Amino acid sequence: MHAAVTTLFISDTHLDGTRPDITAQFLEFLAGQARTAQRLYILGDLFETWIGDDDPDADKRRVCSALQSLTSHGVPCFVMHGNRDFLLGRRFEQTTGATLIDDGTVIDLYGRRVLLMHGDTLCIDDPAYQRLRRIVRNPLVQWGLRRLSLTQRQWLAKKMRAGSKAHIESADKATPYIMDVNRQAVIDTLRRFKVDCLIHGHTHRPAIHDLTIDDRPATRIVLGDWYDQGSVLRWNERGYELVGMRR
Ligand SMILES: [Mn+2]
Repeated sequence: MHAAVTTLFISDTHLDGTRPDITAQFLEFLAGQARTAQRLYILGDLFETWIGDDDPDADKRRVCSALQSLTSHGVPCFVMHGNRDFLLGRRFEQTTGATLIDDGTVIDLYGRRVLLMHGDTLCIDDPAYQRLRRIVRNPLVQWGLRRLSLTQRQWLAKKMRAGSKAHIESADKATPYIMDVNRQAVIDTLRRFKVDCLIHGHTHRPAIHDLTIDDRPATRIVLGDWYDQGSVLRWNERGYELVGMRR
């Protein structure tokens, strides 16, 4: 395996000051295997919360400067918004040298067209979540959010996190399937983008799913989280592997 032509994919690191061990693991990853990669893609929820590019949190600053040293080392880094860090903006791009990419970006991976998503838009069996998503992703709402003071945004982020935790816990118990992607939504999305491969995160259910769409084989690769999985997808011209990196 030629390390220099490997593209790396991660998601759902959920970096947060309350779990310094994960931040340390991530910084080690950036200084280690990411340095030898051709490109690094982060498919959402890099941070547990992101209240704006003026977030003074010391741990987040450390992560940003580590990303900056990776990109200045010559490894392009692409970051997608997740449902936690959807306020990552231009200043984040400038300080890290990373490039924000749209949820639903098609890339060419050694000759194969592959669709990249965070994954939350595929979880359509959870209408309460989709409703909230529509609100917070509304440009007007975001315009308003960015104008709140740091303290107000910190308070709001805490509220939203508590609300999300309660929602996930109750739904996980009562109806665990609604927290996963909807099968038909996956098929429709692959058809719409005319691709036979999708990489996403969000559900924290790492797996490689084989599908058949219109009598043709397709693949859905789900990245795991970094709470205890440290999931990395490594892809080169010879193929791909989803590595656990369990701690
Ligand atoms: Mn997510």
